[in-house]
This record gives sequence, structure tokens and C-alpha cells, in this order.
Amino acid sequence: MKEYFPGITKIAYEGPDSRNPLAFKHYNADEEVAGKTMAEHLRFAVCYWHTFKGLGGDPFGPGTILREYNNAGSEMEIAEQTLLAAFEFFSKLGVGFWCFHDRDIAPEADTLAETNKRLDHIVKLAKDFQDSHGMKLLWGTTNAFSHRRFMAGAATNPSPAVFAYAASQVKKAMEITHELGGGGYVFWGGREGYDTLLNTDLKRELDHLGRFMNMAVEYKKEIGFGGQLYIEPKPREPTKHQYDFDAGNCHAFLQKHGLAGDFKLNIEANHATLAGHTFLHELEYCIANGILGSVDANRGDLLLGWDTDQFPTDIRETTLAMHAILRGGGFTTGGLNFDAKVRRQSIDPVDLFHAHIGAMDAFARGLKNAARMIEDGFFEAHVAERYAGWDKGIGAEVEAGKAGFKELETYTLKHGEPELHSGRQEMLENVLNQYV
Ligand code: XUL
Ligand code: CO
Repeated sequence: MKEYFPGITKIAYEGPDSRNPLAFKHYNADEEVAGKTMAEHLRFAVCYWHTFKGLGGDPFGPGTILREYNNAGSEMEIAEQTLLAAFEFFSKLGVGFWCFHDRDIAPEADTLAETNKRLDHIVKLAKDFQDSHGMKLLWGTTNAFSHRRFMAGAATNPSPAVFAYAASQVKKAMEITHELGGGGYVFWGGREGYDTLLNTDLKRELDHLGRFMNMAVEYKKEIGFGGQLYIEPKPREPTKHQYDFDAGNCHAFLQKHGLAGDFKLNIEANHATLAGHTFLHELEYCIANGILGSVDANRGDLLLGWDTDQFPTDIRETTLAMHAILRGGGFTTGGLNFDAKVRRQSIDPVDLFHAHIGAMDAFARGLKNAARMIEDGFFEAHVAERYAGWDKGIGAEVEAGKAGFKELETYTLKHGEPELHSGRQEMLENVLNQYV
């Protein structure tokens, strides 16, 4: 069998003192941290689209990266060889999960029927590879945003014929995800949004999106797919306004359309920052509302400001993220999917290893730091102390729904001016740095 990463053997854990760039310094899959192995906590996934289909194109020029499997011959021969390369990469890297869009693994043909046949062929191969390599599908998804038919959206398209096409595509993508034993299915809004309100019936589009998602839930039940459905928020790009703007917005949408029990969110770090939030904010919002499902682990660049999808390397960020995720009970169906791409100048196959090794090490350090933070309980104790007033007296009565405005007025008249306490932000930031 052809090898696409010759000379690279399975990436080993060599510890923090190692200077081998092709070794883990912190990610030690079987090492126990806070009651589970690192592999069980982190559930790393490699994404197919950037890692195997991305060639470094940007708005100013086409791709710079040449991949050997792209010389394999016909479109389908290329698809087969790409799959082969992907599974070689997964094994050598030592991740347990992967994620894909339908169109990443099999290129579109002239008709939907023909396209679906192509998918069936590749899915059969992928199933065998999953079994032989001990790999699992974290989630599958649909690309209903690249083809020109989706220029005005998929489920929010003004044309019911495009809506129907998108539904047919999602139907098939859910079937193949089920076939591959996928743990989940992601809806990222793609072009569900608008470029100008001058041509947009916002209410109708949102209602159609709600109907579309309900159809997905119905179909999921019909085929017996037990995976988790996720929505991945993103505020803008490619459209000026994406309907799944952020976690709070998605949560409201799910509740309005009777979908709250059927969906969780897939939070992407770079999408959080595009929405003017931190990654941590989006995670905390989801945890507070019981809707954190999975994570697209990447980062943006503050000076560029678009969705640069860089590999995560910032230990402070991974520490804060893992601190939230651990406190939220950890992943069940979800995991950390590296929805990230190597830079345009990183043209060698080995760069894919450097990128993933660094990101996995960054999250392993984040996990270990977060576990220590939780064990010490300093931050939890500080927050509990800050809100302790709500555990007794008038605070407890408000929380229990026993006090109203009149009781609060009586309380205020009796106690006068409230006592104020420092927020201690600088001290807390200093303590955080002791863990990072
Ligand atoms: C786009 C993005 C997608 C989704 C899957 O910004 O993040 O790759 O994760 O469609
Ligand atoms: Co993503």
C-alpha cells in the first residue's frame, strides 16, 4: 500500500524535556488525569477538509500546497488515495476520531443520484479503514455552501428547490454518518444568513431554518441514528450576518422552534472571537445552559480579524477552556476537533504533524493545568464566596421566589447602603498565571 508520510513513524510521548519536534512533550494518551486518561478526556479529532483537502488558498491567491495523492488520476481515484493518506495520518498521529463533510470525502458528480453512489463507494472504504485502524467518526456534516446552487443559502434559500436539494443532501449525510457509527452530526450555517436585508425576508428564512432542523430531528429518529445533533455558531463570514450568530442566539433559536432537547452546540474558538466573545465565554454560556456538545479547537489572529482557523497553541486559552470543560462534566459524545489549517507557507506533509502535535500538546497542558486548578479549588472557592450572600437570608428568599419588590424595599430600608467588596481581578489573574 502506498505510504503518503514516509519516514514518519508513530508519534510517541517523550516528555517535556524532549527536543524531538515529532514527539509529544505533554500528550500522553494513557496517562490518567482527574480520573480518566488524557485520550478519554480530550477525544481529539482530525478534520478532513482543512487537513486533507486544504491547499493553502486565500482571498489573494490559490493554493500553494501540493499533495501527492492529488496526482492519483481520476476524481474518484484521488478520493480513494486521499482516504488512504488520511488514515495513515490518523494512525501515525495517534488520534481516535475524525470529522468530514460529505463533499470532502467524495466529489460531487453531475446528478444527486450519481453523487450519492460515489459517497456510498467511499463510505464503504472508510468503514473498513475505521475498523482496521480503530478509528471512530466524531461527527459528520454536509457541505451545503460551496456549490453555486447554495449562493443564497441552503435551508434559508428563497427557492424551495434549493431548500429541497439541501434537505436531500443532509438526509444522505445523516445516513452515511449513521452508517459509519458517527457520534454526532453538525449543522454549521454555511451561507444561512444574508448579504443585504434589501432582498431578504428575515422572518421567513428563520422559520424555514426552524422547519429544516425539525425535519432533521424527525429523520434522525426515523433511521434510528443515535448520535448527537449539534449547531455550530458563527456570526459572520461568508455572509455579512449568519443566523447562528453565537451560543446565546442559537439557544434562543432552538427554544423558539421546539428543538432545545434535540441539539447541543459545537463551539469553535475562532467563531467565538469573531462574535466579539472569548472562547471561554461561549463555553461557559453552553455549560450554564446544559448545551455544550463538542468543540472545534482552533484560534484566530486578532490582527487579521477573519476566520484564520489557526492551530491552537496558547496555553492560557487551553487551560481556561479545559477548566470550563472539566467543570462542565467533560465530553460525552463530543471532543476536540482541530478545525484548523496549516499556513500557506507550510507546504510539506510533515507540517501537518507539527501542527497537530503542537495543538494536542497545548490541550494536554491545558488539561493538566485545569485539573490542578480544580483540585486546589481556589477559583471555585473564590466565586462561591463572592455569591455567598445568595445562600442565606434575603438572597436565598429571592432565589427561592419567596421575596418580591416589597420585601426587598423593606430589606433596603432596614439595612441601608450595601457593603461593597473588591472583584480582585488582578489577584485572580496572577493566580491563574501560577497554573499556566
Ligand atoms: C467554518 C467551519 C466549518 C464547520 C463544518 O467556519 O467551522 O468547517 O466546522 O462545516
Ligand atoms: Co468549525
